Amino acid sequence: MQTTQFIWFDGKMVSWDEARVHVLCHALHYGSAVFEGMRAYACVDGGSAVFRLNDHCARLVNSAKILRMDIPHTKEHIAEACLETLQANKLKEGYVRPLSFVGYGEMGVYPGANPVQTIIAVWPWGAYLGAEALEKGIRVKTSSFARMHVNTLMTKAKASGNYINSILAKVEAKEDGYDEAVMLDTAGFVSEATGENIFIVREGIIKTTPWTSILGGITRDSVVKLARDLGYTVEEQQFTRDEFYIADEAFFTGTAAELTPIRELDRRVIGAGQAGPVTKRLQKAFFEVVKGEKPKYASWLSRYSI
Ligand code: PPE
Repeated sequence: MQTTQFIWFDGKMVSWDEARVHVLCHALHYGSAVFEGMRAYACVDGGSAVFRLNDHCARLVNSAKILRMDIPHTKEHIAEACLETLQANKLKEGYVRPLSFVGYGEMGVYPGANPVQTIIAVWPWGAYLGAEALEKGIRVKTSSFARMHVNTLMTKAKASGNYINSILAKVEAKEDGYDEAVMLDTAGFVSEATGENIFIVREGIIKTTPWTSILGGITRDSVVKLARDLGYTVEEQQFTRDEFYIADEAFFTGTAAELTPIRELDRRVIGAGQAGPVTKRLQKAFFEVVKGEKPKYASWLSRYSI
């Protein structure tokens, strides 16, 4: 991976190589950590902006609340620290990864009085699903692994432990020759992908899965708002894999994946087998917003300069 110089670690900037933890750290053994992923974009006016920084920091704190972890920093403090970390690394554009984790102390599942520590790392990160994905779309398969039940793990928390479910599905999909997995919930409805939310377009109506077994994606929320502002009808409603098969268009949303078209699911070509017109229009609008080309959405951008 492409490294940077500094990582923010509990209030201090430490060098990339010195940002270390003990191997008996609780989170390493039990997955007891929560994290965020945001993107900073170089804007058209020469400055930079983190997309929906405050919303991501609020979700981090909410994830910790769900897990009963006490992060000893406010969301405002973490937001400021994200901008400081980008500036310290002179990064005009890249990915921002805050992580709060249960640290070293006692062993055993009960986290007890082990400290909750926080780091923020930033690095350059290109297209998540490959360079051609954003334009041409990707091939996906329904996973043999169900998305976790809403009372098994807390799907609304962006918790590290939840990603075991994602890793199982992602490895299976990649090894079977696909770019990503579509996961069904325990009732059999389409849920989300391993690190993305799902949208389909059919007969002019945009549908995305409801906020039940999914992470409440901030890109998902942004795309729903952008689509409604463009006059589309957007329904947050359950749908099945066979409705997905006969969709005219489909795409994923996520911070890392941005807005990635889907051209095939389970060897059924979706629509015309390429990024459809609604997908393209939303993708264009999304990239204009994140790069500061749409003043209407300026409140979504936390500006900084290097
Ligand atoms: N669902 C899951 C399970 C998920 O991990 C993500 C983000 C989303 C939906 C979309 O959420 P949002 O980014 O707020 O729109 N996945 C992050 C991690 C990717 C990784 O491989 O690491 C991301 O996109 O940053």
